[in-house]
Amino acid sequence: MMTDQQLTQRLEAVNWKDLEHVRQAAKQDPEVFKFIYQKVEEQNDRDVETMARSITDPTMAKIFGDLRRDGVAVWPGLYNDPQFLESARKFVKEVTADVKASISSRKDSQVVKNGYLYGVSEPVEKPANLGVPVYGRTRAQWSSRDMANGHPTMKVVAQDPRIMSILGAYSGRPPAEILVIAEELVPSFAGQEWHLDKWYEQIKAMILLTDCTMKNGPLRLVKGSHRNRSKRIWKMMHDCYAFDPSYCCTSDTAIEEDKCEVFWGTGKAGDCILFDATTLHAGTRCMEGERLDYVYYAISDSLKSQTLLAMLGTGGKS
Ligand SMILES: O=C(O)CCC(=O)C(=O)O
Ligand SMILES: [Fe+2]
Repeated sequence: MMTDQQLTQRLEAVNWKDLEHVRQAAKQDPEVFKFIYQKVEEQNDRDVETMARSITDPTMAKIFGDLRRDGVAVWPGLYNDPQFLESARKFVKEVTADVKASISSRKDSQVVKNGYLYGVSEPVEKPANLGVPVYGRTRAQWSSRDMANGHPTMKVVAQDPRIMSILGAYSGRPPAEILVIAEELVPSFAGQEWHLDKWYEQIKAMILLTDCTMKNGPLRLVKGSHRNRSKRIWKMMHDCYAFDPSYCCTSDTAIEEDKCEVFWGTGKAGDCILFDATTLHAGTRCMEGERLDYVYYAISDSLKSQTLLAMLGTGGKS
């Protein structure tokens, strides 16, 4: 454990007027990184508090409060219109079948078709004779900038003012761009590893299009880990920032050692799970049936995103 005096000495050694020096110091010293990160969050919280005042509807205010406190909140039945669900499910089945067909002949897990990003999360070299897919996750992604050919149900989700105002207030500014992913999860060999999507900022809303029980591969998430960060999370974030900004993950055993409170994203078709993807979270293994969903995710324009991304410097990519 470092004393305040030691931290002060390390911060005093940083030349704060020279951005490149600040970047190098933050890359080399996890304590400098943490100090900057927390300062940026403090500043960003002011924007959040201002935007939060525009949320006056009591249901939305409750969800916003849950999301801020726990890093996750459930809005039951947000999309419970049977016609909407039926139509969205049909589309997700069609588009994910097309993704699999488009990808199967290629030695790649992503392909752009009709301008949209299609992806499967299968390893390129699959173990033989598994009988099931490794991860069983298929995705097709649309951007709000190019939604002209998007499915009507997807457009409704991309433009949903309720999700937009909660996620916008959560980050402190309206999102710069919205992406909607159509996703299918089928029985597989493994679930995802525990991870943070990004080391700086990422907010998502998952709309279940099918009922999701513990057997259908629900999301799992460590409650509160977006703010109440363990040493392990700080280390993951710093490693990701300093060495590999593409992905931030850890192992199951690590979570058990931390004795965390885990949220499970089970629910009914039409429920919406809003979550901060800088919490520690993972998709679990689908054991039977299927899970179909839309994932709404915002490319943030917040002070936090902009400032922390600037900390990567040139050549850094996240
Ligand atoms: O599908 C899930 O349950 C979680 C996937 C995930 O990690 C994400 O969308 O960030
Ligand atoms: Fe994730």
